[in-house]
Amino acid sequence: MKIEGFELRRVAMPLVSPFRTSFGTQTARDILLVKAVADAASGWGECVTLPDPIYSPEYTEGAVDVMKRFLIPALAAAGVSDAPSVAEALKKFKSHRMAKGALEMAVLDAELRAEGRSFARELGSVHDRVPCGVSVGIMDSIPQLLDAVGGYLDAGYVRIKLKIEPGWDIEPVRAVRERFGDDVLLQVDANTAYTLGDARHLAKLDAFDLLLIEQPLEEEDLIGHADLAKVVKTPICLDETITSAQTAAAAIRLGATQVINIKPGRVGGYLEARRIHDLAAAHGVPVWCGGMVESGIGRAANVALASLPGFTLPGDVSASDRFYATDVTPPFVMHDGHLGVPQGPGLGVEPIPEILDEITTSVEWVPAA
Ligand code: SMG
Ligand code: MG
Repeated sequence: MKIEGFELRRVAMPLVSPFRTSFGTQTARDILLVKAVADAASGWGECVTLPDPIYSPEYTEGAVDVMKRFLIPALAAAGVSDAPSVAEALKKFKSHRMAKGALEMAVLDAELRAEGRSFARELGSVHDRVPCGVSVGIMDSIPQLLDAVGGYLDAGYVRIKLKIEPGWDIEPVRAVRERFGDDVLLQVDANTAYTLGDARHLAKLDAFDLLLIEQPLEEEDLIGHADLAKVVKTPICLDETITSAQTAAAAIRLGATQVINIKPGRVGGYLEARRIHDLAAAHGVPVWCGGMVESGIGRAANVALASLPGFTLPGDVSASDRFYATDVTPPFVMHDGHLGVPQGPGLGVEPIPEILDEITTSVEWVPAA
């Protein structure tokens, strides 16, 4: 396969309702889609950066810049023609994993489409559908939260994740437990909002039988998470900290994480995501697939990844309408709390041309030959 170049396309997608986390509120997604154009086929990638470096050090304008200035020229210079060589060719550039992961995803999609194989088959899928969890943002009031959670449970979501921050933690969790009962699979995500000094406060969450507490402390604080795990009985699950199979191995070894949230963009792509899945499985550590409010492009690949055998907990893998009234692909629709795993070549889905045109805010062609 000869790669001719990459189309970098920005699309604007309004959210159906504001999504508030401990680091900010989003009302729309400005998504960078990457199309790898090769002689054999074209493939799509989605870059999961946010506009600001507030979830990770990466941000969308930075991703565009590093792709144009360094990553795509390096792929061209190395004559990269398949997905496994992408990470190798880009290794000399530090970090920028979301940008690298988007390029690798686009090349992988092109390669698989050319060969008629699906992401699911390529990654090692063992299920034809995956259970859906939903991530519920911080709200202005508890009644508002209970309405939102009730709506998601009625829709069929099998697991609820509540975003928390200091001042919005114990009481919202207590209220959800009281209203919806002990059988609801429930977990929380702090997006680094606490310090080790909050250990006793966080231990109060132990009373609510949560599946896990996600990323309570700063991303670099491995030792802090290991210490916290000795005070808090609820399993700790790292998200932001886990940027590679290497950091996953360190976190497991130190006792800093008992469960892992795997987000392909955060770790540099789907191939590294699979390595983390394999590593975790070898250590008996359960994993689940995280989400970055993806369009149908990223969602398709996440659903495929979530169907690997080690993904034993429901992920932040929701239906398109959790975030978007109109998705760029045919929408992912939940049936009985599950999404079907796409089985067609590559991602198994493609952008709908008219919708893509309508939501595109810019397109740039970057030759790779
Ligand atoms: O895609 O369902 C989704 C969002 C899941 O809560 C979610 N992601 O830290 O896990 C996380 C957050 C990051 C969101 S940044 C937009
Ligand atoms: Mg998280």
